[in-house]
Amino acid sequence: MPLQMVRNDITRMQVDAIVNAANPTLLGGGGVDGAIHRAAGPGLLAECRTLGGCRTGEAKLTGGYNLPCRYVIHTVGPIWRGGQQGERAALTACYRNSLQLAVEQDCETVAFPLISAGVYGYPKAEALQVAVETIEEFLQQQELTVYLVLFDRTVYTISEQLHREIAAFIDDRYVEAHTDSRAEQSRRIAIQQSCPEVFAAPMPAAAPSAPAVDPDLLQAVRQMDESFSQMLLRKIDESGMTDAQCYKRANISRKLFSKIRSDLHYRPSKPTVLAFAIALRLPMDQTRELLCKAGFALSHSSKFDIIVEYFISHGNYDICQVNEALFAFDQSLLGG
Ligand code: AR6
Repeated sequence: MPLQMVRNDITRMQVDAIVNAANPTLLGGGGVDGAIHRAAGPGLLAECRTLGGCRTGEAKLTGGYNLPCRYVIHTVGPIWRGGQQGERAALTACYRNSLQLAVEQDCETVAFPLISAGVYGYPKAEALQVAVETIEEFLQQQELTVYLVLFDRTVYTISEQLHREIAAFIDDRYVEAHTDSRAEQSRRIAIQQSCPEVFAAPMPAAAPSAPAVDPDLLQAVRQMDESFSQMLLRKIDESGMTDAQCYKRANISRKLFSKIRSDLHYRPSKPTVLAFAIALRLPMDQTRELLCKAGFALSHSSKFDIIVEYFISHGNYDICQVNEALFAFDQSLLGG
């Protein structure tokens, strides 16, 4: 998945490069900088001494030493001074320059901490927004997997109000699902009736020595509905998007998309299907239909499902915002 938010200690990330939120001296400090230097060992500081420092917004490369990564990219974020002193532009430059350096070193995987969001005081929600937007924009042009490593549980990008609204949405539906199992049951039956092919038992292959298969049954199997892959490609065509525009909006890698495209019967994961539904801006009924093609349904017994349903039913198809909300509620994210 091209951009993934994970909660981890960046010094443990097994990637080609990790990014350090450094200061202009590049000679170490506290926060993530201190953690990286401690884990890398003295070789890192020795190499940093040769670099002549680094200006705000710029990035410099060193080896990874004892870290499980090949490189450390050191960038210097802006100190927050109220937001009117070019902080956003400088922070954007940190991400762009670091990513550019990673691409020049042929890195395929890069992990970032939330630059400037600690000692340098950049408000966390805004720092995360800049990070996500800049990385997403860069990934429109480059094939790379980027991890945004969030150390701190309180990094909510969604507003308090949105958090409350989603929590209420979950509560309403959770209660409904858990107090009325008949409703859940009839929903399941309705889904089964509307998508019989998904729930049908697999057909035995008609080997030459096998007993004759009922011709009506054979005919029925031949007339099977379009598969997930066929429906997805049709919907992309209908949307006027190119394949690349669609899989990038869905936060799906080109590799995964190629697999789906070339295998008529590909069975994607549920987050992958939902990522495409969001990328294609499908309304609820069409989202259910696409899910059904892959053998899934939306359930009110799952917070993940209810959160995605919240965004679709509110016409909000911004996958970053959906993922930020999923992250805030400790759910897995949409994408490959
Ligand atoms: N892994 C991932 N993220 C971390 C880790 C970790 N091990 N440790 C902290 N964070 P900060 P800045 C998060 O203060 O604001 C240093 O002294 C942390 O929760 O490390 O850019 C430098 O030398 C926060 O969200 O960096 C500079 O003087 C984010 O990393 C100054 O701090 C960044 O916090 C740079 O300040």
